[in-house]
Amino acid sequence: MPITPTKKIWMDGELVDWDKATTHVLTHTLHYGTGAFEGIRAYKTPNGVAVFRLREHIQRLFNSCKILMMDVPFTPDELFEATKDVVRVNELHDGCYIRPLVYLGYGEMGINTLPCPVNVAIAAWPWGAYLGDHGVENGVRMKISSWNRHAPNAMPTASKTVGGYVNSSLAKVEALKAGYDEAIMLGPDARISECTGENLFIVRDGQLISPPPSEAGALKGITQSSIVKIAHDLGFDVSFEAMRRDDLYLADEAFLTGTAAEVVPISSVDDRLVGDGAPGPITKAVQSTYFKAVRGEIPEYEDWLTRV
Ligand code: PPE
Repeated sequence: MPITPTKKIWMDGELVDWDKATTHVLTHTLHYGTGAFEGIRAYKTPNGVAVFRLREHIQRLFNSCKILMMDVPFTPDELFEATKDVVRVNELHDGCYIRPLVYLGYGEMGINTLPCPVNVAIAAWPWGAYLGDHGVENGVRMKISSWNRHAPNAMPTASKTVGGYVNSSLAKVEALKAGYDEAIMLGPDARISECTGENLFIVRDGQLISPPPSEAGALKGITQSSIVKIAHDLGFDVSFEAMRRDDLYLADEAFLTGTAAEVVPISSVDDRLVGDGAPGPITKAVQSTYFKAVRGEIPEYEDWLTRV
């Protein structure tokens, strides 16, 4: 999806002009993928633009860096404030996508990351529906990927590691080339893990089920956790259970969740319709509550929002 340039990008404590926010071609992360990032969204609310679950995203960024043994040269509070600054100075009143990146900079080459300088950048720009407005409305066609998700002892799946996304890109491109919208990935044990940049839920007998992130080798999604809370509040049961591809084929409903993608119904998996192929009632209920919550339209979810 194309980027719409904004005015400033925060780099290591300074707001730099968009066009000047560059790095050297020998930047370590460019060669070895050792870096961590976040994807955050801010939404227009009746009381001004608000970042959704900012604290949790910043915490996950620090967790990713801890796993990678990268010492972030800023505190979580500093990056919390910096993120708000980026949204504010770019006057993104209608909401935006925010991309913090912690990367190993210029100065060292070789596999050892420990001597490398650690840099931080935070950019923000307006970004529409990641899987398209049609997908949000009508559902997306999914394909189980021939690529497995990382084995936990090959890549730490709780870390949003830059290089880890090679695996996601292989699966995404494979699915697109085959005419599908998005891929579902199995773990090395053939259980359902997650999508290339989203978690997933199925609905069976009125109950929501999602693969347990840690056992499934999936990222612990912040949207996933928001949906668990919303579903409980709407009176639905939610459980984390291992599932296999049959469970997807036979689900009454299914949908995926992610910051970029938001909440998107799944209309088919490997050409088997999910239910009758149209978004189901429980999917629609949690989806519409999510969209209201992020836009500050439901007071009980106010503490998820940080006004800039
Ligand atoms: N799994 C993966 C692999 C993943 O990348 C994401 C977020 C999720 C699950 C959902 O996590 P959460 O956003 O906390 O609900 N993917 C980010 C990057 C997408 C991209 O294309 O880049 C995102 O949604 O911002």
